[in-house]
Amino acid sequence: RLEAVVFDLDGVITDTAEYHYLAWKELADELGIPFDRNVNERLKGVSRSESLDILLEKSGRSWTAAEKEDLAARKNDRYRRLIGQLTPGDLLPGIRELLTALCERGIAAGLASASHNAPLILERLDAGSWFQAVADPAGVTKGKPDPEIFLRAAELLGVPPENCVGVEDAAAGIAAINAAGMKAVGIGSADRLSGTDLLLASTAELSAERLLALFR
Ligand code: B16
Ligand code: MG
Repeated sequence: RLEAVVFDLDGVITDTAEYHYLAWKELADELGIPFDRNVNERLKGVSRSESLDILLEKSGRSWTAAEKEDLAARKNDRYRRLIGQLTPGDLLPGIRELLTALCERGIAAGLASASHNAPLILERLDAGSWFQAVADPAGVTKGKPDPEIFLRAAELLGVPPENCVGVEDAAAGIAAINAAGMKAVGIGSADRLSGTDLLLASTAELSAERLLALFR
């Protein structure tokens, strides 16, 4: 029985990947490190510190923990300035309709995002009231593909994982949902995402009916 839907944020609720890209790109340019949208693809769903490690791979030198902390903070300052521009119009297609439909049917919604900025983003999107639980990545020791953040969201909702659907746009996220024992809905294409119970090309194709059908 479908009791709750646990959502990823970036790439599912809204598309913040471009803002992450712009903020990382500015840092990379300052450091003289090559960085493009292809490298940015590898950062989707990956934590801030792991993202920085990927960016620094091409720097040809090693960095101290203190230097890395400073670089990550600089990127985050820029990123927060950029997401300050988000408005409710930046919800991805179909998301408002889906969240409204879930609410009407008494199906809970939770958030399992790796982003420490998720509360600010939900506020900018005016979407906070739709979510009964937001898992805090600071309290999670292992990132996606580990199931921890999805399990944490289900626990906060008080719903067993087998009665949850997880929605993700990243391969590591789909792996996390499967490992959590939830039904997995992927947003994207089959060449990037495998192991889904339902694969949709866009969030516009999401509907409460389609999610309920996974349990029939
Ligand atoms: P922050 P998700 C992820 O969000 C992003 O996809 C990833 O690019 C980012 O590095 C990560 O959040 C951490 O974000 O720097 O804001 O803490 O897809 O898990 O919603
Ligand atoms: Mg994502």
